[in-house]
Amino acid sequence: METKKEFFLECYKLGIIKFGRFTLKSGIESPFYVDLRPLASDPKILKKLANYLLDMLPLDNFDLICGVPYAALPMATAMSLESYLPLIIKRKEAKQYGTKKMLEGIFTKGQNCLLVEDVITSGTSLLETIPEIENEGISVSDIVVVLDRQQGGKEILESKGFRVHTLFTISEVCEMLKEEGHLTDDEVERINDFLSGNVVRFEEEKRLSYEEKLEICDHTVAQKLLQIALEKKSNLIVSADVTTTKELLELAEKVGPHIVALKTHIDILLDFDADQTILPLKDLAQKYNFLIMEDRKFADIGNTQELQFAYGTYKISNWADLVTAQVIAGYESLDCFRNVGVVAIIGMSSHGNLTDQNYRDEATKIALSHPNVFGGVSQNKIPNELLLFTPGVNLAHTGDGKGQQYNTPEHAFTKLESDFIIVGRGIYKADDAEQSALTYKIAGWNAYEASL
Ligand code: 5BU
Repeated sequence: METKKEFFLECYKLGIIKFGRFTLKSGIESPFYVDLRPLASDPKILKKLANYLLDMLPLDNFDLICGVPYAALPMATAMSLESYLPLIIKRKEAKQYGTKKMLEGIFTKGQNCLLVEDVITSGTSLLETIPEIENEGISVSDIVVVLDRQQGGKEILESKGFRVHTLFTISEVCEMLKEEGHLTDDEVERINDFLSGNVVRFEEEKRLSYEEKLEICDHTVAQKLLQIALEKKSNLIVSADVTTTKELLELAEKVGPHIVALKTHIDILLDFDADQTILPLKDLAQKYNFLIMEDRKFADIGNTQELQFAYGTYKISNWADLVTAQVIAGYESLDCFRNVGVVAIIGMSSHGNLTDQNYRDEATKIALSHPNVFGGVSQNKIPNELLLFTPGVNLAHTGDGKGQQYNTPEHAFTKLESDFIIVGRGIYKADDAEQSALTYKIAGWNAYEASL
């Protein structure tokens, strides 16, 4: 014979209880979350559940059975099929037309109805439901509940004269899960703390410092960027979206001392020339100790990207320390980026972009697993194993009228736990680009320190 515990563990496998940190409807933070609706999707479990519930009850007392909508409806139906107790259905809202009835089915005044509820917390929803049934001339004496969250509901109903039968309590469930190794002592303690009415404090996961990131990010380019960040006390990348070599080199000369990397869109230069553009830029990079990040956003099949990376006018593979790449073409499309670090485009900053949660999740999986990738561009948090680059940063504007959306360095470091901010027009369009770079450098560093 299966024990009640074995039955519970079967139910648990359907994902009916989750542990972690949840905000309840009331705004209270709870260390667990219960949703018994999945039980109805497993017919064998639902049938067993019905029998477990029926076994606890003085069935002769009841003429009818009714579930509190919606989660308990299938439970009450299954119990009716197993016991031949006639089912009635309670509406959530009265019908707008016709009979305006709250109860559907066949019943007569004076009958006693067994009420079925999936979870009881404070008891409020039962206290609202019972009068609606009683208004139809039906009496309620007993309530059967699958799980008691032990937050006072049972006691309130009992004090009003109802008999409350519960199959499981949350403490009993936690005990079983602890015995099976699904919960640690700490978690059980936190749950008990919560159940005794205390506000539970969740340990905030700390963002990682650059020193800590150095320990876990082993790509050589990631290591270099982190070392430069620590040496210069800077997390600033300037986006040099200028159209002539002269402007590019002048900007690099001005901002070079304050940045960890200079980001280029090399194909917007009107006068690109490997000797005139790249050689002096490389010299400045060496002189001021910054890396060169070509924001090429490769987005093609591996073979084409390989050609775009190493051939054509720009021969990016000859000079870039790191490049950006979409991951839309899949894992193998990134194999071609040898001797360079890849920053994957995970989420974009522009209004209406298509990088929704699902896309970002899939892109993150590729970024995490590909050895050439050490970071991601995103407007959301990404896993600690990757360095996060956040563009769309501007201290003076919230947008550019062309879809770009700006946030502050505080937002990037505190909310997104970003590692590097990327600033374009906020710096190269400023009257004094060097001064502006310094302002962003200090703002970025202060925001980083404040976020630790
Ligand atoms: P801005 O002038 O600070 O708006 O420039 C931002 C730079 O970052 C620009 O070169 C963009 O191409 C780049 N960028 C971005 O703004 N948003 C994104 O989501 C990505 C790149 Br990916």
